[in-house]
Amino acid sequence: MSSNLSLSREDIVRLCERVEGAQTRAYAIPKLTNEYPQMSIADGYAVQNELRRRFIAQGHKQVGWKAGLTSRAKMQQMGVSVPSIGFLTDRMARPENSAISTADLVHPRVECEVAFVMKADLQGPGCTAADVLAATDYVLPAVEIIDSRFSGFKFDLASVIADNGSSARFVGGGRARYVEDLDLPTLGVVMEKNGEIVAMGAAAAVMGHPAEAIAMLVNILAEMDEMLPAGSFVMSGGITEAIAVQPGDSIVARFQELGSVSMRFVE
Ligand code: 0L1
Ligand code: MG
Repeated sequence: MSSNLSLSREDIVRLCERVEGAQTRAYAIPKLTNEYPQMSIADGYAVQNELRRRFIAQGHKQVGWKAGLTSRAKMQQMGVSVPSIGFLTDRMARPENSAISTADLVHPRVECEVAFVMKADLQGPGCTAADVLAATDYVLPAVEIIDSRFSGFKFDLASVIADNGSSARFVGGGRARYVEDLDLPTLGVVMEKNGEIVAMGAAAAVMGHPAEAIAMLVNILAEMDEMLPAGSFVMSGGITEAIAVQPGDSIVARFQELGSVSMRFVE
C-alpha cells in the first residue's frame, strides 16, 4: 500500500496531529482532502497508522480492529463505495449499561454490530470468510459509537480512514456464542432509542455475511504487512445506518440469539 502514497512523511505527521487534536479535544475539522485533494486511501491509512503509533506510545492498549462502511445502508448514508478498517483501544471500551459522556465527543451516532473474538492468528492476503469462522473463538453483540471528527459528518474515504474510521467508543455485551451454533447472516437486530424502534436489520446486510467483513479487514491488514492476532476483538460493521444520540438518550440493541446491549448518554 505504501507505493500509493502521495503525501510526504511531513504531511502525514501534520495531518495526524490535526486528527489527534480533533479526537482528543472533541472538535470538528474540515475533511482533509480540502487541503490535500490528491490524498489517496494509502495516505489515509498512513495517517491512521501514525495515530495508532502515537496512542500506543501514550499508553493506550490496542484490543482489536473494526471494519467500517461494510453495509450498503452505511455506504449510501456516507456516500462512499469501499469498506475501511480502523483500530480499537482499551480507552474506547465502555461497560454495558453504563452512562457514556458526550462531553468528549463531537456528534456521536450508534450502530449495531456483531463482534468477533479470535482464537487463532489470521494472515492475508487471500483470507476468506471460512478462514475467519475457523479462527473465531466466539461472537458477541456490540454497539459502536462512531463520531466523525469532520464537520457535518461530511468526508470522503481517504479522510475518514485517516480519522480511524470515525471510531470513538464501543460497548460489547449480551451473550457470547459459538459461530457454529448460529446462522449469522439471518441474525436479526432491532435498535431502540428511548423505547422507540429506530433501526432494524439482519447481519447479512454486512457484505452478505459478517465474516466476509473480517476477511476483508485481514486482507487490508496484509497490505500494511500486518496480521490479526489471536485474542483480537473485531467489530464487523454496522448492520443498519447509524443513529444520532444526545445527552438523555437511552439505547437498547436487541439481537436475535445474542441478547441485548444497553447504554445511556449523559452530558
Ligand atoms: O463503523 C463505520 O461503519 C463507520 C465508518 C466511518 C463512517 C462514518 O463515520 O459513518
Ligand atoms: Mg461501525
